[in-house]
Amino acid sequence: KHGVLTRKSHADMDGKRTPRGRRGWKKFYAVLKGTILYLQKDEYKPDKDLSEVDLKNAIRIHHALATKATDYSKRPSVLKLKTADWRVFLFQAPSEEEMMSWILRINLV
Ligand code: I3P
Repeated sequence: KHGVLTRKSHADMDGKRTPRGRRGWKKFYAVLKGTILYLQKDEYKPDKDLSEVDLKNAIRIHHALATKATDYSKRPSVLKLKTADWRVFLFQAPSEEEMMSWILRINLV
């Protein structure tokens, strides 16, 4: 699955709140491949090698949990992703349908 997702980092690897200055929203082209969610700046190109930044932004979603971010109301169609290493991200999808589709696909991994 792939599509546009806008990411906000809410908690870091230690489970602590992501500090100010790193809590902004950032738009990515997201590709879910196997157990990895790749977040790339540009549109997905199958033949292009992943850059160092792309690899750094990639998220292992094995044992991660995606839910609708019911406690976040500033933007619509936002899902919350909790990873196995205690990070928490918010992802805004382009529509409620897309958000539901991402939640289902992520939780199937
Ligand atoms: C953050 C940025 C986010 C905002 C966040 C700020 O600043 O303005 O958009 O989240 O508020 O800290 P920075 O880019 O300097 O990290 P919202 O869009 O959800 O308000 P927060 O600290 O209350 O999460």
